[in-house]
Amino acid sequence: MTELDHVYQAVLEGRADAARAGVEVCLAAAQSAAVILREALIPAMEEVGARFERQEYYVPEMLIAARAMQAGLNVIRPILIANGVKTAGRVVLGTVQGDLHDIGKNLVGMMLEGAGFEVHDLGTDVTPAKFVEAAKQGADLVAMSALLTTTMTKMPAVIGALTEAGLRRGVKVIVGGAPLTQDFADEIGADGYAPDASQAVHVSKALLGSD
Ligand code: B1M
Repeated sequence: MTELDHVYQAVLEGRADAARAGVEVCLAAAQSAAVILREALIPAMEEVGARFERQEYYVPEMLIAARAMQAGLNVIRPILIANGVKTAGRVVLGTVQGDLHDIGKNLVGMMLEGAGFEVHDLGTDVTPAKFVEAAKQGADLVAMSALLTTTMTKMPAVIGALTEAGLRRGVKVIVGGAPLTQDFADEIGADGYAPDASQAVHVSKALLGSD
């Protein structure tokens, strides 16, 4: 087993300390940060997503694996940024105004990071103005989550605000959260909808042509 395999396995098994240590060993052995990302962290999260889709992993396993991936990613993030490594796309993510649920949103963010996206997480209770302000700093994708039937109705306002700010043409919008459906996403003019974090990765890649 190579050092990269150890990192891959640690992420798959949700062992954050081992993932972090494995990445450090790889760096000490002169493995580049980009290779660690491309050949260990991203493939591990792809496998986590595949296991979730095959119902071999459930939300807890996916969360624990995503945290292990982040532990490894935190070690190489400064190097990736310094080297200007190209990401799969820049994502502005948040739970919409009035909504404090963030477990699913965080999982979506971690899975996107695991797939090589740069994620700017605005947190919960995010107003349309905050989405727009963040998108103005440069975004390929605006990703909105809502868990309440009363807050999913805030999503069209965000799309409207992006349009008003002249940003809508350059930015794709993906929505998700338990009460949402593909029909709702279509109705409000979102570009994509995903029922879970694993699908969010597939849909985001498809929207940005980074499949
Ligand atoms: Co609240 N809550 N909650 N809650 N809560 C629900 C959502 C509810 C269904 C419970 C119920 O009544 N059965 C209900 C909503 C009913 C409705 O709208 N029809 C509800 C309610 C009513 C409320 C309050 C109003 C309760 C009150 O105060 N009276 C209140 C609202 C607060 C507010 O937001 N303003 C409230 C508060 C809370 C807590 C703070 C206590 C806590 C949130 C803690 C936190 O998030 N930090 C909480 C919780 C935990 C839940 C339940 C139990 C679990 C939600 C969760 O985290 N699921 C939930 C009932 C349930 O779902 N069983 C409930 C796990 C998570 C991994 O799944 O978030 O669905 P989920 O994310 C999935 C997918 O939806 C998808 O991917 C994720 C992973 O695969 N997904 C996306 C999510 N976002 C996506 C974005 C994407 C793509 C996919 O693209 C961008």
